[in-house]
Amino acid sequence: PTADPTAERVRFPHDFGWGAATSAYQIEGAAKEDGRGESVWDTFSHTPGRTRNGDTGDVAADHYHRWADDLDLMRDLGLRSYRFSISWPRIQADGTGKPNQRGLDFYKRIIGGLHERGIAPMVTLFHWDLPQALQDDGGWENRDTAHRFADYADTVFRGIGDQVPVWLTINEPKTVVQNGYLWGHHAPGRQDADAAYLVAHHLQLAHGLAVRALRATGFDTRIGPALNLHPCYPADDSPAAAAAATLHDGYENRLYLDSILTGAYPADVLADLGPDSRMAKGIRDGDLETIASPVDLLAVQYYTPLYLTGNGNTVTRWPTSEADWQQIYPQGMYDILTRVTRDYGPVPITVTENGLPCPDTLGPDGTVDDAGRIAFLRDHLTAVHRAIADGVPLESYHVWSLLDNFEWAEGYDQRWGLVYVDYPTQRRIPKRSAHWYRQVIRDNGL
Ligand code: GBH
Repeated sequence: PTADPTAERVRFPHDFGWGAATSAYQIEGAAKEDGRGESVWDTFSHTPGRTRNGDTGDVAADHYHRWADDLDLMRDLGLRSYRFSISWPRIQADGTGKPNQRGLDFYKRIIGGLHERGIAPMVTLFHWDLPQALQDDGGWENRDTAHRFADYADTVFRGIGDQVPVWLTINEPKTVVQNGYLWGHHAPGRQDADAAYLVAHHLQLAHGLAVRALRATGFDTRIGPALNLHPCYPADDSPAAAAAATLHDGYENRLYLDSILTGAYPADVLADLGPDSRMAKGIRDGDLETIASPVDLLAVQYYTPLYLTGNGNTVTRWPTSEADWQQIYPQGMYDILTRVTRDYGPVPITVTENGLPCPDTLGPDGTVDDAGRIAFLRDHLTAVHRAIADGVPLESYHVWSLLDNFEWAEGYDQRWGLVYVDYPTQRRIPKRSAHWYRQVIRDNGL
């Protein structure tokens, strides 16, 4: 069929950063190589009952050995930006001390290889793989971990800081708080609300200290936080639902956004936690100034909206993906992007994750048909485009994920990649969505 020439094309800004994202523990494998120490996710995934099928990241997508082919794959896709993370225990096996050169060299090769292929690296310092040795010392409940993180950040910056145009500090502090400490589905598997919000404060502090560490190097490179934001809507017209949605928004979004961008924790959340909470007692003079150290950009990750009833429960309003927590609602992308710009001013934004798992199996003809992913990405990119048109200073967008990978507690059952990974052979097969995305990038739009 010929395209309707009168149909409006969705064109993105010149130089838009079309990208894809991954994280270290989810793709690298090589868990014991070149001096890498253990992380909390090695411990957690090797604990019986913690992950689906007992899956671990020991081998994952074997990216540690296949990185050069994977970079070629990115070039063939036409990516302009690639977001990945550094494994802290590859740099400091037990979370402190002088850097492991073999670990730094691995990331140097990737960064150099990206530049050679015309792809901008965007690097996250921490995507949940805390060195186990630091967990043994209390992990994020221990304020000292924030200072250990700042030392690690400083070490990485002094090694490769100027080769990376955009640094991201901590991936989704909220997920560590909620899944790691509130519900226990993620490492370290705790269920302790009082601990969880102290952890939130220490993660925010760690973020601010890392921003300061980068500034201290004098490098002309940018840095920001990576927050997963959930638009929170009342499930009905009742005042109780409206109030529940507002408080929930405090815990899901403002706790992180306000502290970094306005230098204060939201009063409603602090009041809800109470003056005797471990968090309230853990905030020291000067902490909020550190947390609010000016950032250059804000990385937003959007997957799903939340709907709150009057008694504070969440309900499902829209069809879900293969992940039962994910309701497919593209308008939520528009709502959260425009809201951030409205409430926090024109800070540059990058979308660092957006995507879904699809039941995309390898067909007999050797292709993978993930039509559902194409529809999802098309609809969400249309929402992104509307947000840009309405004034959101959005510079890049990254699909989660480049490759099928270790989906944390869900193991390898959920496939989130643009590229299929045949785990027994580690063969990479671009899915239909990958071919589609390559064309979107070529056309600079939909
Ligand atoms: C992101 O988390 C992560 O940054 C990335 O590593 C991950 O692979 C990707 O999204 C896809 O999930 O216990 O019911 O909350 C998104 C936030 C937090 C959503 C953990 C799923 C587990 C189910 N995720 N949550 S639940």
